[in-house]
Amino acid sequence: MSIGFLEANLPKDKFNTYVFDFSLEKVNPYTERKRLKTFFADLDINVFGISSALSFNYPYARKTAEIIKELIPRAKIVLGGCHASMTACKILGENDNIDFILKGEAEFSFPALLDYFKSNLSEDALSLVPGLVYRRNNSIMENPAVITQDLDSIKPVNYRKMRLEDYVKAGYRYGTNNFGLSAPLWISRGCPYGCTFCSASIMNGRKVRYHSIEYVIKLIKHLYEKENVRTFTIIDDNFTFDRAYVKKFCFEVKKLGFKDINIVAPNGVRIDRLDQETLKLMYEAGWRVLMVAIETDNEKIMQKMDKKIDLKEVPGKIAMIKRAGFKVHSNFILGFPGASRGDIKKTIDYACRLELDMVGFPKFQPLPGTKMFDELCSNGEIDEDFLPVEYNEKSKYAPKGIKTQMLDKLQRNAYLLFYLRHPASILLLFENYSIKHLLGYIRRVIIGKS
Ligand code: B12
Ligand code: SF4
Repeated sequence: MSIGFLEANLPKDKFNTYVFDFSLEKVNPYTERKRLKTFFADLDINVFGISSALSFNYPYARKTAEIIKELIPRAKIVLGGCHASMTACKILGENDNIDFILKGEAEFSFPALLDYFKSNLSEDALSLVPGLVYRRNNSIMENPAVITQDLDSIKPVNYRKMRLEDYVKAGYRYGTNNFGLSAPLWISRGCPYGCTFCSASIMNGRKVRYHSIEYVIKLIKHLYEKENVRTFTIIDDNFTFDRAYVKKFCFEVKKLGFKDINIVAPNGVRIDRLDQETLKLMYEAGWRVLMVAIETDNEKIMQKMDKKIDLKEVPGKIAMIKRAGFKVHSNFILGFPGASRGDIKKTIDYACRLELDMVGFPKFQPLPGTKMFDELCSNGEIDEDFLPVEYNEKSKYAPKGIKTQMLDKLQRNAYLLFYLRHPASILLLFENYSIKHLLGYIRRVIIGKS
């Protein structure tokens, strides 16, 4: 999606673009140096933009930059995405293969940087590119990022170019239990909350900006009629924040009369932003599974997370969602700083007792740029080079007093306990995830192989 947005918003009369998705093509720059070289050898590329969104994937971005520089020394390498934005000065300070970083949303700043490369402007012009982090006279310069207020001025991704069918074939699907393709939609940006473990509001700002309903409905209609999309995956940080918007959106989707569509929000929606009327409209629009991330049952930890969910309300809200006809999926973070082994066991027990249909038990990983990452650095629990691993891989972090292997074991037991107590939920897993995805999960979490 990241590169898709950049590609869609580049003036086609000025720039030629090539898009490669290494996760789809299964290119691993560490083991397939040769294959990576054949990807680029015959192309006349001057600028390489690499997305580094997830911190645990950053080493791949760094390695790719190294190989490209070796192959095409004149090429400029630009990094973007959440991880790169959170650690921009550090990355440039340590890595000569990366020339520029564009922090934050880049639909307009990336073309501005490319214009700079094309023209013969003086280096002073770099100070005008929003969000640019660059080297100058042995220092690292950092321009403030600009957040686009008028989201409708951003062109949507060219979904046909994204080869949606290849993602479904490769096992990337959530909630796609019907026929047809699945497409991600980015409808709103930003989140007013400041949860201490999350970088979303730092990346996209605290004000929630929405596309106009007309823009989104036109896009949905196009994807349904022209691209055979049947599952719409809303990837927003906090889609349900503005309930009036959500209701209008659902009403307009329902009016389209597409009976066979499915809407999902795999990131989750805040449980406290749901009420009966909104749920009814969401159901009518095509939602069937609701992911609500509760994170913990422990008041002290909830405060430390600063997620601001009233735990007393949770069971009642879940019952209300179920009454409205939905399956409920929730996540609980295991091993948040300050949690003891007893606390973690209580959280698992709580999750098993709630009326949930599916659960996720991600292990806490400190993410660069977040308040919790900074706190753990300042109290010496991690150092600033810490890179998280994927949440279901063998843990690299566990709270004080707990060994990482113990946290892995607690996570394993949590999944076993939940699905043994809710055997019907196993079927639901197969409906909502691909077999490839589930087997990967079982391999990593239950068998413990990375
Ligand atoms: C959607 C999403 C998901 C979805 C993906 C669904 C889908 N079908 O795509 C799901 C739910 C699967 C998911 C899973 C996870 N996610 Co997630 N996810 C997101 C979310 C909300 C949006 C990402 C997105 O696609 N945005 C839309 C694209 C277009 O935006 P973008 O990538 O930021 O790109 C823009 C800019 O960054 C920039 N840019 C990006 N790349 C480049 C490159 C260049 C060259 C340039 C110039 C600019 C540039 O320009 C783009 C256009 O403006 C972000 C939060 C956020 N607001 O970013 C978290 C986020 C990326 N996820 C995060 C995490 C941690 C995870 C998980 C590990 C969580 C887990 N419990 O397991 C898993 C990892 C899954 C995996 N193995 O890959 C973290 C990553 C933080 C970090 N430092 O690592 C984020 C930032 C949220 C957070 N908690 O802080 N996620
Ligand atoms: S966890 Fe959710 S509510 Fe909290 S800051 Fe991140 S996106 Fe917002």
